[in-house]
Amino acid sequence: MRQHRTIPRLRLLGSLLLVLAAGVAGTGAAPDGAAAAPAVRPLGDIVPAPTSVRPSGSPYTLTARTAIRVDADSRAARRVGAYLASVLRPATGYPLPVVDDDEARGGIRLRLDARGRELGDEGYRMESGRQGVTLTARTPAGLFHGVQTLRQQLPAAVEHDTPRPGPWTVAGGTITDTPRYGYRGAMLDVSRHFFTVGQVKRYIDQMALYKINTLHLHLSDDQGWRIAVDSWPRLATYGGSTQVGGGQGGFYTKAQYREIVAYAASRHLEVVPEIDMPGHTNAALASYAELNCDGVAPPLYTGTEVGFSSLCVNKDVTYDFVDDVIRELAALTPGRYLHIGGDEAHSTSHEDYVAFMDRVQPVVAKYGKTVIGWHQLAGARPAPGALVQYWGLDRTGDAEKAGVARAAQNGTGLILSPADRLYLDMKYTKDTPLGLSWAGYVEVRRAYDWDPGAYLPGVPASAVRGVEAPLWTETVSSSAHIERMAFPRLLGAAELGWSPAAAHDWEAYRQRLAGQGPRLEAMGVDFHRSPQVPWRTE
Ligand code: TNX
Repeated sequence: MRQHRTIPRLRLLGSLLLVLAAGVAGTGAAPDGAAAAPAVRPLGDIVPAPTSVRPSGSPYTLTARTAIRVDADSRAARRVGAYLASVLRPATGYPLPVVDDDEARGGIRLRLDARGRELGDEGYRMESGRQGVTLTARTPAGLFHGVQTLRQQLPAAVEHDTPRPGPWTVAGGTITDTPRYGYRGAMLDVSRHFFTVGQVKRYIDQMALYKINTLHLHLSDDQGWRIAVDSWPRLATYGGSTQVGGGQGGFYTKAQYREIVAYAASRHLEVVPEIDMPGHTNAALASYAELNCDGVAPPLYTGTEVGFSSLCVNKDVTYDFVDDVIRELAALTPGRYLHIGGDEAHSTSHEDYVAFMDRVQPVVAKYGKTVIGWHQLAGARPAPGALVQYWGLDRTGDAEKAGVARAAQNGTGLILSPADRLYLDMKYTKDTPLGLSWAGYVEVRRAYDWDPGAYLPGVPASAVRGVEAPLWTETVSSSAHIERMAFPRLLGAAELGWSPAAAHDWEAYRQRLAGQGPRLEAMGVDFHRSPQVPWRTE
């Protein structure tokens, strides 16, 4: 109910504030030619759209004396405070010390309050007025998401890494905000092309700004095995030694992988590692001859075909291999999930596929993790608690969709990644230089304009755990490439995952998205300037 009341009000007040701000900018130009007073971004003019926005009172302007105040006894709040300071210091040039709550007044206050039940596990409240801004949450993750809101309410220039003039003003009022879904993911395929720890961290930071909380890493495929496994060392050293196009590839040592996981955790993202099985396994089959039914290792593969490889489902050594890999990967994974792939196993018979999944899923459980599989797993016997990731499209056959719906009715959770909506490797238009087009062209509106809660017929709304935007990298080989394909579509996925269904509105979304253009620019992100969006300048 609250959503129905507050969202239209947000829009109304938003436009009102825009008009007012334009008025201020217009009259603010002094006759001697001094710069016009810059507009204050209307409260709630952010992505993803907040649940409830109530503009009121006066704005708050940061100064060189602003402190970030945290509860004296909370290390978690202090960590979020330190992160906020690190985000704001470069452009503001202010010291922004992180201090105990009682050592200062006003300024930015971060409060952890276990009683705020309505804020849930990830929600927050932001109250801003003349004296300062207070963020309240039940959990550090909630505070962290609140920090992203505060950051987006500030002028885009705050994203620069060198001092800018300001002023740094936040509109007055209250935002109360909780996510629609607990799973809001982005996937990066580090197999088709390898990406360094630094490149992955850069993408993590970009995700965090839009409240994405899950990084799914596609760690193995035909073209490369990217994670060190001590019991099967050639997987990484040989299986990881190339990539699409024949480049040198690479892999993460366990220490490097832990570094990614820890960095993601510092941004309140959970990492979901994927080892794709039984298909998409040429890199493993090339590394160990005994994994092949005929005992002969194929050569490494650097092309982009899919569906030609399979683990040998009837050999015992296959399950020794799977047990070792899952054991070592689970030990590197503080997160709940382990993704076992299971897509496009075109070289495995259905019977073998089902038998394989029946043996492999209990191994995941044995090492304390919950299975995620691509939605082909719905056609086998998903383990209790398992999630399946739907990657079909409008033209996917009714029988396949019905199979997924049946699994959902029987308790299997769903993550939605429809390829003709959320695949970030699809071209925007026929003129997009990078990307593929097998699922069609996916412009910004198409990526955003659908409802995950009502997407697949026959699926109970409660089965939908969230959304994920995968980026396959057959044609993507640098951070600039990642950013060209992910931005701005990733923001649509973030909003579908976070914002209430009642806030879903393409017109309103494209206006707010337009305001992210200058922010992405300030961050050095070269995004797709879709003609569907009235990009702003600041
Ligand atoms: C399908 S989606 C695949 C990937 C490809 C991708 C390219 C899925 C589970 N499998 O192997 O990289 O299409 O868009």
